[in-house]
Amino acid sequence: MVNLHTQTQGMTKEVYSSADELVASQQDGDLKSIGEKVLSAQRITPEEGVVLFEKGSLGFVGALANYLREKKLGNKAYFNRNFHIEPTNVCIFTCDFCAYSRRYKHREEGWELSEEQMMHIVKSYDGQPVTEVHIVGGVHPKLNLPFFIELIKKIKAHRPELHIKGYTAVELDYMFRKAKVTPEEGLKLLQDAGLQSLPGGGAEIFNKEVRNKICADKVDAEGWLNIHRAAHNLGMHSNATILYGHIESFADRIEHMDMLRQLQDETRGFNTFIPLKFRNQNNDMSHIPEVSVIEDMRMYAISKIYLDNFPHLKAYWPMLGRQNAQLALSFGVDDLDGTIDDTTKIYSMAGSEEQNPSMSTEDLVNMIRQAGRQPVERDTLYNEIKVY
Ligand code: V47
Ligand code: SF4
Repeated sequence: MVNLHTQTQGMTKEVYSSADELVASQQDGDLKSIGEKVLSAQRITPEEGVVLFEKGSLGFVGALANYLREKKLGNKAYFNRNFHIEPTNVCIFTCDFCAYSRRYKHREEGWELSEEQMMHIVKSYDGQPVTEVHIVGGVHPKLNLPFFIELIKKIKAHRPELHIKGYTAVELDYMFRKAKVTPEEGLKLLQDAGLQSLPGGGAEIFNKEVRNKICADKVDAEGWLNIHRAAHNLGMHSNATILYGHIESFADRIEHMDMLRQLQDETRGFNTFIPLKFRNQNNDMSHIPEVSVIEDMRMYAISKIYLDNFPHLKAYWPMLGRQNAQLALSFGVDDLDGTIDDTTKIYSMAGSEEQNPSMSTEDLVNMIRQAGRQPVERDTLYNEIKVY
């Protein structure tokens, strides 16, 4: 019997009796049979995934997702201690949803950090118990493969135990094409320098038609998946994202997750899926309203159900805001990312509530406890560092 709870300041209130009772009492035949499959650990089809989006109430999909999450991870909710380096926001690409980048021809309006400035950021964490640096930014022609190989080597020489998770498939695709190396060759060079994992960014939405409308000029779905496949084949782990809540359909969301589920069947290299809610401030898609919190939670829950081979589901708090990230812990999410320390601008510039994203470990632990979960500090690969 698995119960779904909401918790406010220590008061636990039972919302649903149990996932199996909810499925048993379901009146809609399609939802009932999907629910029975989920409860008996059977994979749902793409068509069933679309049905969940079309007809599944938040209560229904949420109870199923919570059941799956608790069956696998109990009450644990993960976070890590990390900081970001954003080498530049100058970008040759022109994604309509991006509030963060500045076009190459207006590069004087953006920032571009030198190797020394980035090493200064790394050194500013000396003596602090951070375990991960997340490096991600715009695609600047000057910041090429040799530049990043050197940077990674310097970071590793300075702090060997710091896990380097860096570069989206968009940045890598450009770097590799410019250096005239294959993804396998380029990733091997970066891995030998000290790169350990890839973040999940740049996936946006794989559907060709929608991708052509919102981010036509960067790497396509096949290129994104090939880079992650090559990384997995080299023994590296990576994350995957989806940008949802703009002009995509429910079928597009399922198509995207299905491509990821297939690659994960092949490689088992993905750690985490991170649904990223489209934020509409200061970009060329500001006329599109943001989706509701209900839709956010349905997105998390259906991701948990559909991606049955992904070990973790992350709600990235700087994008979603603290309260909604807490709420997501009852809808399939088991990870809130990290302390961040005000080192990313991607979401504050796109209108997130979190204008200076930074949390102490104590803040994160309290936030997770308030949501009725057990805080666990993890490293990038989800090895447990401390159970609170
Ligand atoms: O790919 C840009 C997204 C991503 C907007 O792997 C936007 O652990 C919403 O991928 N509204 C980069 N989203 C960030 C990213 C990430 C973040 C945290 C952790 C990890 C990880 C990966 O940010 C981009 C794009 O999808 N993004 N603009 C916007 N207006
Ligand atoms: Fe460049 Fe990434 Fe922004 Fe697209 S989302 S414009 S690739 S920084």
